Amino acid sequence: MAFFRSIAALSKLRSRVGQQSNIANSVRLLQTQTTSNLDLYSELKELIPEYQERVKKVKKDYGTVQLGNTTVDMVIGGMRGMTALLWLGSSVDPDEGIRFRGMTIPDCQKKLPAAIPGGEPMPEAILWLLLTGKIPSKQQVDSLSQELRSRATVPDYAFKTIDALPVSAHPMTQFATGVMALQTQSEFQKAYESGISKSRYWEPTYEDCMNLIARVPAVAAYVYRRIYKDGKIIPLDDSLDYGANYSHMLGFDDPKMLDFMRLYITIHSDHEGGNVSSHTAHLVASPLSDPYLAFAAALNGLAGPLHGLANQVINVGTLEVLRWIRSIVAEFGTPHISTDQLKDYVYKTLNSGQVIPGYGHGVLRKTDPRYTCQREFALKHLPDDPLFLLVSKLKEVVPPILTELGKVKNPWPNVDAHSGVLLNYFGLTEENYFTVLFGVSRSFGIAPQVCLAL
Ligand code: CMX
Repeated sequence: MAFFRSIAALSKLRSRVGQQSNIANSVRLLQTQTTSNLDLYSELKELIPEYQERVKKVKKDYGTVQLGNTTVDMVIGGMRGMTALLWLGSSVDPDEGIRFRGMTIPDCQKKLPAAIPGGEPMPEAILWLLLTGKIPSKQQVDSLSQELRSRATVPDYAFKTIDALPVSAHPMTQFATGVMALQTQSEFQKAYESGISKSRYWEPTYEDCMNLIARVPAVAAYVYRRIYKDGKIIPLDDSLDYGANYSHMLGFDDPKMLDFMRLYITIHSDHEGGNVSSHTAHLVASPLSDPYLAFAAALNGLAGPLHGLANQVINVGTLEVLRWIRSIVAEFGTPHISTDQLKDYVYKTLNSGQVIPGYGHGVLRKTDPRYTCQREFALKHLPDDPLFLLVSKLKEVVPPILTELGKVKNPWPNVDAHSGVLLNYFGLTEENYFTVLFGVSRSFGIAPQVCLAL
């Protein structure tokens, strides 16, 4: 897995390398200001020309500045630790985790509009933030919600293309196939063929991103209902926002699940550019492949067992975490086990040559804030759920044991240690589908890269 650093993350180096942070500040769109245009397109029409000029200036002023040394370890390790990419949407700090346009997850929870009082940030709000660097108002977010609904119609042939696959095909295969079928509607491809000027590439790219983001929940929900619910499809509800609608189309209408889906999409939307799916989209878009092609490629990367899929590999991912937790319950016949019993099980897993799923990270060196916000959600909404209590107990038991091993760089829980148990609580128990949820979320993080990187 590649874990290289982005220029967006350079401000952390301020004390060490002043000039590098100047570069980061120069290319970044103004962060976390409030914003005035009601629609996102108008907002971007103001921002993007200014941004394009700024990138040109950075190239001119800093083009020859070195960004670090490349070591053999970095190259063999999949560009790990290298500053090698301009990535605007987010940055991952080893100590504090993800920041979206400079905002931590708690910042986002505090400042981005929610669908319900005291609820989680709406995915529409993170999309606005990722694309503009500005905090939208509730009115802007509602308007974006409406816009996405109006773009959400999926052509029937996309469903028929999925239907051509055996129902036993992996959910990610069915999802990526549906996305490729949507590609026939690319506005960028049409505009390019008609000779659009380079400075306006972002406009049809933006159209494609918005259509893609609007349509993927229906495609993803179709895959779920086709495989697990006898093909009984639930249509989009015109009264619901993006995250709630996806949950509704999957068949889950518990208001808490609707809010969890909003949180899930928000926190999985982006994780800097070094992970396989984000980097793949960026790379595939670079020769002007349209956003559908770039996103489908990203999904194929996400479907790798060491990234999002994680179902054929014993060690990695949300899915495996849930399986491992279920195996603990199966071993003792109950989730209510003692700390000593849990310690024994953790040692048993390690002694059998496996890693502890949901713990450790390639970049992070502290507890993943995506874990923390899901834990807080669980404490608020399902404090007595037996599997949540088991997850909580693991957080006490696992880190000292991993630290004892002496080689684990990060003994703390990551995002995957929690999401499976929450989804399971709300009835989404089909683990093979989890990566599709991740894929829907990742369509958000890809938008700023392909719109702004041109
Ligand atoms: N349990 C046991 N051993 C672990 C471990 C864990 N959770 N995490 C790391 N180690 C071991 C590694 O296997 C490695 O051992 P060897 O030297 O014998 O090969 C050693 O500690 C050093 O590894 P590291 O530098 O700390 O971690 P890496 O960057 O190599 O790997 C990761 C990172 C996530 C693959 C690893 O921590 C792991 O396998 N964790 C469990 C799986 C998991 O939760 N994956 C989801 C990641 C979520 C995300 O990427 O966002």
